[in-house]
Amino acid sequence: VDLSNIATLELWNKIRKDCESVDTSSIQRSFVNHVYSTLARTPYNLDEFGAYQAAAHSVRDQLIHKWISTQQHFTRSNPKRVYYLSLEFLMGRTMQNCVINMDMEEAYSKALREMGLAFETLYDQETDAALGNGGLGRLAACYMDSLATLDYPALGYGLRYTYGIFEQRIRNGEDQVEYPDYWLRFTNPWEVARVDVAYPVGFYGSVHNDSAGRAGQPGQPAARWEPAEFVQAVAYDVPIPGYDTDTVLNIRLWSSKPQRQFDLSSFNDGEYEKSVAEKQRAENITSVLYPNDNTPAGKELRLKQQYFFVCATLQDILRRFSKLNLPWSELPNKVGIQLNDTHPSLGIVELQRVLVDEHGLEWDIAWALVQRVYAYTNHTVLPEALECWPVSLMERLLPRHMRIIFDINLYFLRSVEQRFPGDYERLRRMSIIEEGHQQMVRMAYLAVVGSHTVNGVARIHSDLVRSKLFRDFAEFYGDDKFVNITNGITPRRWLHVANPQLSALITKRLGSNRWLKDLTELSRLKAFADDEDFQQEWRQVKRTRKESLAEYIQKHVDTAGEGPVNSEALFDVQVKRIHEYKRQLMNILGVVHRYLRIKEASAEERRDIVPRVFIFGGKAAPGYHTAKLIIKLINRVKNVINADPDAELRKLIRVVYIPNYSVTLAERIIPASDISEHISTAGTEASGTSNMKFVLNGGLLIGTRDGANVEIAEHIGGWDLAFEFGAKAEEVDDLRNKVRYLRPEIHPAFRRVVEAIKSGQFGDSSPFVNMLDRLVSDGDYYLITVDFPSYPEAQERVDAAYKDQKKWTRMSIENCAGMGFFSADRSVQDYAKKIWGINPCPPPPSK
Ligand code: KOT
Repeated sequence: VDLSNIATLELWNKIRKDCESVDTSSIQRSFVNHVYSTLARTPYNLDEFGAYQAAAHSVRDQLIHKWISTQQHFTRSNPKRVYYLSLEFLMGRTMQNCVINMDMEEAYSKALREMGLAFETLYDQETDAALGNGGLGRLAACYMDSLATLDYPALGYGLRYTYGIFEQRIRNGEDQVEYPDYWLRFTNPWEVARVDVAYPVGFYGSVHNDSAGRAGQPGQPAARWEPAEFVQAVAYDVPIPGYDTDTVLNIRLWSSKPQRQFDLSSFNDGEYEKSVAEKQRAENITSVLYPNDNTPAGKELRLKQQYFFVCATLQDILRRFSKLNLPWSELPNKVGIQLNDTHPSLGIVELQRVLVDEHGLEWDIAWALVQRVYAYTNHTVLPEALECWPVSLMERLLPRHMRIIFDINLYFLRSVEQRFPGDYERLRRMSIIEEGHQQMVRMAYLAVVGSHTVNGVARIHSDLVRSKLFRDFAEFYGDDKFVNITNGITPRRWLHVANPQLSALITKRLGSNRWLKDLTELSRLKAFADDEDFQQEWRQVKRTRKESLAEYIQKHVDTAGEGPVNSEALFDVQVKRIHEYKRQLMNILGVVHRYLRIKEASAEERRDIVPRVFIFGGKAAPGYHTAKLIIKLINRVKNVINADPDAELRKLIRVVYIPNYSVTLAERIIPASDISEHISTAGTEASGTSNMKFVLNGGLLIGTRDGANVEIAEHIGGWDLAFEFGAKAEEVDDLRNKVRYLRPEIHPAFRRVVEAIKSGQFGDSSPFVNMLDRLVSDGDYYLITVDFPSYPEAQERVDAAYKDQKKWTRMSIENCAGMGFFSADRSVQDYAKKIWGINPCPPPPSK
């Protein structure tokens, strides 16, 4: 474009200003334009999905203008940026979040209403972007919202999987079956394809000029890796608007494509097929999200994904840095990289490789830079969830990286030996390479050694990370390298969008919506915890949300003609990934216990029982047999209880399994909960974040002293305001030994529940016998038998509290009022100060 003429430039600027206008007629013009030119439709054949698409494209136009301005502003201001590297971003839906963050909801609503459309009803047309498994992926999404809201110069990097987390259906009323989630079927309006941003990524091949792994040592030549196979990483950008700011950040997702489009004419038939196969192999890399949460996949393709991801990402980051024409010593002053768990930790090795092999830096100088760039967030202490890769696989796929890892390890162990001469047992424990019948690379140790800071995600978790998981490393590096950043959630999505009724009530009572940007404002609600009128309105909101969930269940969940659930009953919810450590099994055994008790209760005793609806939801990793068995048991119990011939009993207890738990379902379920279950064995759940979402929505919590439960209890005013039970983390090791070797007496109530299931009361018990027998012999690793007696006891305290509705409502309000600390805004500010050393870079005031 020839912009040398001032008038031309001014014309461009004027037209762009026009495009950004969001008055009613501009919105209408843009909507109609998308109906006709983007969708090739007319008002006569426009269905709800078409209307959603047109609205989405119109909102997207707004988003992109602000996004370009933000990126230009960052380029001009040139601050240190933070790059959030995550193999998972669990975004959910986008449209409503966008218009709320950009303060355009009313404008769109009004504009479309005039055209005969209800904007709010279009939200339901959108499919979730579900490029994540659970807490870890959703955390990344919440942090992007907060980083944008606080104007931090940040950029998210991830993978654009063709298939997100599988769709779960329940077959024959009891078993999980998985269906592919082809979320891009109707194209995705929330991404911008950047075919101009593409990088080559190599795999396999051989290494040359490497003198016995001494590459980069003074006087030694750098090594040259000659990959045998190349693919291309193509960028897709997803704009992320902040709330009440013009800042729009970016998540850059990489998609794999074949290196070069093959030339049809130059191929004979055989090679044609081969070249199509080659194309498919390339596209395979980003085709599917691994559906594992807290269990590693261990597949070659997964390692390929990880390297593909960090290789493309680092090329992009370093290209941006190189444009600044600064010496390499400036890298840590311009670039901070946060590793969301170990999944992107090959980035450490890749940066070292690029600096040494491609830019000729000396090993030690490069390594010092690498360590100042990276920081690592640990999300789990479960030993089986820690990533380890076979050396043999790493050597084949990434021969140069494997040698670099050996060298990193060598220099690291030498420095350990210097501090602890002759302590070879310590060297064995701390080695990045685990020796054994198969050598393995311990990715967590690589991440610790290559980072300047390591953080856990809740106080108790960070303490365990420091004192147990990385104990030797804390001793070696000093405690300062290990910090805590307690997780947080975005109040925009998890209160304002998910629960507009409660949001409006809070805003009305506080006299402003400032709490949406400063969640500690909620503490002012405490003053109204006993206020009659406020209590009534508060209860009314909860009732509305329970009724709406009951309606959803009636419509969308297979209830086998059982009739609607009673929305007057206490709603007891456990929704999260199915995992033994989260103990859904203990929950359903507790349900059976309650059922047996109600069955034998007299009519008089029954009058005293609080009716409950037990709501379960969550996906099991497809290869996780025990988790699938737990789903089966929950559904078996559900089917029997809900069909009990005793109609009076059926009013007192009901079980629901909501299939295909997702971000969008969470937004429906969480506001409707009276009590939610966070009952992991103490010391196993790193943080949990749904616990925060439930309490923020005025739900009470039953849980163990685990993860963020501990801090939630502190902030709401102690465990008097929540229901605690079970062993403490400090007791767990000892209890495990007791259970295993001494076999303590099993509580009779627990025995009775197990016997009831084994007797066939819930259908053929043979699938469950093994799992149940293990619990009462020596296989109760998660201490269900130990915590069981105190669990139903805690449930009785819940019932007692619920009977006093005034007391319950007061607790509910006080719970919510104490949640200020758990805003993701606070979390990212903690990261910015304690780890990244970055400052906000707010947009200049618009003229
Ligand atoms: C581990 C391996 C693969 C995929 C996911 C994981 C994973 C997920 N590890 N920890 N998480 C969860 O992360 C959440 C966010 O920090 C925590 O709240 C939760 O306790 C972890 O289980």
